Amino acid sequence: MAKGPFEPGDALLIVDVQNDFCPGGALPVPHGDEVIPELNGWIAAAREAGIPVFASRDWHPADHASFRATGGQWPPHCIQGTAGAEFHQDLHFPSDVAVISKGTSPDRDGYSAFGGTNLAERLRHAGIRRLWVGGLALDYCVRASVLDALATGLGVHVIRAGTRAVDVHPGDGERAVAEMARAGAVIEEEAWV
Ligand code: VGL
Ligand code: ZN
Repeated sequence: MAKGPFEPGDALLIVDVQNDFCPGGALPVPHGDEVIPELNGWIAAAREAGIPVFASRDWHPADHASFRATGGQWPPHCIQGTAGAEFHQDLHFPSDVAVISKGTSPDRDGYSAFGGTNLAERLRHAGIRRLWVGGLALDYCVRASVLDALATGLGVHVIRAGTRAVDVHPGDGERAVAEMARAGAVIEEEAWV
């Protein structure tokens, strides 16, 4: 893909490419860091085309309901203000990237970048009609964000090469892709790099 597929009314959403979701982190997505060169290609193209870039981050309080100690499924991860919650340093966001913090409420799961945030409103104000989505993890926050984006009426393209799955149960990632496609998302299979 030489030039990028962007059109006016598009935006790019990079989901949760944070240290804790990369190898060495608290909740590593297998090969999670491999999305970085791919997404850097999309970010650079978005910047060239004047397309706004949104970056969500999992941003939990220390006693978040999704942590095992409070009855949840996951080890503690992406705790507000910690190094694990920082975006991976190799990801080259534009200086005007719009950061969306999610999962900030102690008692709610908050996988989706639209859940308890003002993302839908910001996209609407910016006149966005179509969202390109990549990041981590395919079977959790990417899936939930894509389904919510579709439900708000946005067109959605999933950057398949810019995602990796946790695959707690083998095949979760592929099932998520099928579910997003059934819901109306376009699965962009062509890799940038
Ligand atoms: C995520 C598990 C727990 C994600 C967040 O960003 O996909 N997964 N919290
Ligand atoms: Zn989380």
